Amino acid sequence: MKKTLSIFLVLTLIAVVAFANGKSDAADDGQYKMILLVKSLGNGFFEACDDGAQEAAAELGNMEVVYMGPSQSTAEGQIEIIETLIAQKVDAIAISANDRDALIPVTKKAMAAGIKVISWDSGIAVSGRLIDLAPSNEEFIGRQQVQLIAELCDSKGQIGILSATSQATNQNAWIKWMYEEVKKPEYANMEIVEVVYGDDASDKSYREAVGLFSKYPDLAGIISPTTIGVLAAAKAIEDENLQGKVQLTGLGLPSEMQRYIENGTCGQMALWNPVDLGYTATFICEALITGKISGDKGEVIKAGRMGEIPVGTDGAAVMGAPFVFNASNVADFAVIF
Ligand code: RAM
Repeated sequence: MKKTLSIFLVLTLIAVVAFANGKSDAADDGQYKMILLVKSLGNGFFEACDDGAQEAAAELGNMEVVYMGPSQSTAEGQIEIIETLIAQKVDAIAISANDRDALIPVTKKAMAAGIKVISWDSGIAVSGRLIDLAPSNEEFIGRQQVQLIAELCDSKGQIGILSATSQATNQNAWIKWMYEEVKKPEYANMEIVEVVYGDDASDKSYREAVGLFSKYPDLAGIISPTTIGVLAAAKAIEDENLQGKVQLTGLGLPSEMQRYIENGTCGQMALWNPVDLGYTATFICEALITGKISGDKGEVIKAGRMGEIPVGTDGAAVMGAPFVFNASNVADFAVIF
């Protein structure tokens, strides 16, 4: 009787400790819950990332991925969601951040509660996450955007940048490199005149593009390093009959931009595979949850069909170079993403 009682007490103690550790029920049955938290809902780019995340979850077998995001691309909206996820004790949150610093207090709170937090696509500063997964090298992406527009407008004229939100980590990093690239002597006759922000909302992006046309009647080109922005700019150029006068490049989804690339409104643009990005983010979360990695420099992430990705300084993980799409290849990619 005494023995049964002490076994009962030990078991109760184990249960209490497990609960206090914030371990979810999911972990006990070997299933883990991860949230793919995007900048905002209604963005085809992030939906393609989710396809990759679901593919990875099916392959791994121990992960459930839930797709979430605020209705608008704001840090406040993401903070509110993260607070609820802390209360729910999910196992991991993978965030494409609307602000590199504003999310830190809440993501620190999540990590203190035992939740593995990573950023991907658009990063959180070092202290607010374990790993940051970038789709490609920031400098490469930024410089390439300038090279693409220069080819379209003979390295001459006024260029406007139509970005996402003013706080977006990824777009701001790329734009910094665009300004560096345009300093080169071969672009002496080309100038970036202004950066405007469409907030990754189609209607605002469209209005900002039209605003650039009226403010700069000689505008030679637009660089829009956001899938929402580049699509809105293409529509605006067509509606205002500016094809051939205002050139367009950016980061776009072939599935959304095929028509505009084939009719010449957008001569060429770039992007990486968003399916691969969501797929890799899921493998990283699983490796952190199960203790295969902790996010330290020198570790290697085994990411299924994406192979091995090394963890660099400050938890930085970087994928490959973007693809460039033009009229000759856009149809092949449009069926994929
Ligand atoms: C938009 C988002 C996303 C960015 C792509 C290129 O969908 O801003 O963060 O990576 O464009």
